[in-house]
Amino acid sequence: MKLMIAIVQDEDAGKLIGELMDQNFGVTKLATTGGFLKSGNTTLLIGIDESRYDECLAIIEKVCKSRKQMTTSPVGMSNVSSGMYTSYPIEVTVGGATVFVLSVDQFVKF
Ligand code: 2BA
Repeated sequence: MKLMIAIVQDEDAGKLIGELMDQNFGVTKLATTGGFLKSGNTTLLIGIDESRYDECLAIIEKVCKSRKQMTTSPVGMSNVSSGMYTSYPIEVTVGGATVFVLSVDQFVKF
């Protein structure tokens, strides 16, 4: 058995969960925050039989879109005496999905 940890954008989460549930995958949704953008994203825990690994990954790839997002980046102190920081806008491409796949030693339900 495998555990997929999929970090996706909030915009794609509802549709992705719907499609996974339609195909009888078990899904747990966590509300998470990206460390870089410090904005909300969604992490899904998906426990799957190894025989369905490709099927699950294909659904994630199909549903999750990459998007460009603007953020600001500090470039350091521009005026040390006044302690002022300057930042400039940067564009980052977020997602489709960041997926970690772990082998599961044991899976128990009580
Ligand atoms: P965030 O950390 O908010 O990152 C959002 C996007 O910002 C990233 O998209 C990437 O394009 C950009 N980015 C991240 N760190 C950067 C940096 N140091 N300099 C310049 N640009 C940077 P994705 O790579 O698609 O990541 C989307 C979200 O997936 C991340 O949100 C984070 O929540 C998660 N993630 C990505 N890689 C991860 C990793 N190795 N471990 C844990 N979580 C990860």
